[in-house]
Amino acid sequence: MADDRYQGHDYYLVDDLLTEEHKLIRETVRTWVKQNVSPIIEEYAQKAEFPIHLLKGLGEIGAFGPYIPAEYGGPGLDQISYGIIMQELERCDSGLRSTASVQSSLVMFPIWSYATEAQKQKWLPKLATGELLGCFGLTEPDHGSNPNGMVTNFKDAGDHVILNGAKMWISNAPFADIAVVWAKDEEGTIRGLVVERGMEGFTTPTTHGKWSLRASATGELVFDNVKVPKANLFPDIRGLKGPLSCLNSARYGIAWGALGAALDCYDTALRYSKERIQFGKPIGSFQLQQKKLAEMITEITKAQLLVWRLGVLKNDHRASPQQISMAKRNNVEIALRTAREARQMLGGMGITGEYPIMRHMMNLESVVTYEGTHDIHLLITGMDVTGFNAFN
Ligand code: TGC
Ligand code: FAD
Repeated sequence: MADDRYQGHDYYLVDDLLTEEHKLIRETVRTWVKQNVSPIIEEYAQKAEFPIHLLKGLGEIGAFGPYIPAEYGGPGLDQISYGIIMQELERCDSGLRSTASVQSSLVMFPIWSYATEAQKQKWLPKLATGELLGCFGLTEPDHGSNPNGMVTNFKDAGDHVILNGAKMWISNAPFADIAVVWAKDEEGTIRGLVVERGMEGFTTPTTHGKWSLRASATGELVFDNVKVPKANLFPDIRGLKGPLSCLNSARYGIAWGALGAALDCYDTALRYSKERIQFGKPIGSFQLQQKKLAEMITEITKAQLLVWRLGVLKNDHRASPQQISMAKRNNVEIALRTAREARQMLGGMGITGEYPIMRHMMNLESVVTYEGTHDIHLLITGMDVTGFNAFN
């Protein structure tokens, strides 16, 4: 990866559908990634370490809250720009994109959408620059696909609430300065609140031993009678639609992002197929290898058109949660298949860290699970087209 020769692939001239600003943003992020991340990402993944020094740079390129308006410190870009940024980051590593999409869609988005003006001013500008890092606590040890069953809860105690419970599998948790947490009040209604590092009884143990997203920090959020000021509660949002609306934004970013990982695997396999000689010929001249490449670029092209159209709908506020769900599921699935096929094309070299494919493949095993598993997204589409709820 240190020798990053990625150039992008655009078989159907989808670039014609982008503005000059979109292309400039892509170039800026790609250059930053090649200079700052490609040379180090394999080493950080191998040692399972989060490259925390990149946070400031991610802020500078606008990767934190790309669509958050300037009055709150964001660059105020459109949704396609947000997608392009996520794609360029995940082209390098899904963990890098995870850090940015959690900060953008799961921390800044709910603060921007549901917080008071004072809360927005307190947190958004510092999150935009990377001075503060955030995380999002929805999943619990016993409630993953079914977050409605959560047991984390708080009780009213005058000017503050007392929070108890635990969240699991939380991206950014070990380094986060603040956590957007979803918990039930005394009536059993889901509410959102911001828990700050340093509050007594709040700890964030790291999750060790992951074979996936090794360059992204994952941890738990443990709340043991944490006193959270009422000023940290989101005032008006109630129920599961609060956290699920954040997931719409994050899943949209993942649909673009996973395509980046697919493009990088295809790019690597295509180049390798022209350079690797077996039986006296480049392996790319064998029909079975060409079949793999032809199928990869076909699926990538379909996925590019899907996210572009979704971006247009999202800019118009017309993208439904179900449409976003379909794009997340499809694009992660094709990325995972592309990674598996590309890895085979590199033979033994495909399992080494000299090429990015195995790392992408292992990362994508998390991406296909988080933000709603592949099967949960199938059921979302199933319910949408039949009208029957197959969840319960
Ligand atoms: P259901 O009864 O269908 O809905 C409850 C309320 O929520 C509303 N709603 C939505 N609102 C906005 N956006 C959506 N996508 C929504 N889906 C549902 C719904 O209208 C209703 O509102 P109201 O006003 O009637 O109360 O809920 P359910 O309990 O049957 O669950 C539905 C289901 C299974 C689809 C949902 O629970 C789900 O999506 N489960 C998957 C959980 C998940 O995705 N977790 C992700 C955790 S965060 C994460 O993984 C971050 S990884 C980040 C990284 O590192 O990049
Ligand atoms: P389960 O819900 O136990 O599912 C197990 C299996 O059962 C899956 O195959 C699932 O598809 C299937 N299943 C469940 N219900 C049904 C059904 N009704 N019908 C058919 N099949 C079903 N969460 C956060 O809140 N914040 C984060 O920042 C975050 N980051 C993450 C980072 C990583 C690296 C990982 C791996 C996860 C992260 N998550 C995060 C959690 C993630 O969202 C959950 O893992 C995911 O929602 C699935 O929940 P679960 O792991 O409990 O699996």
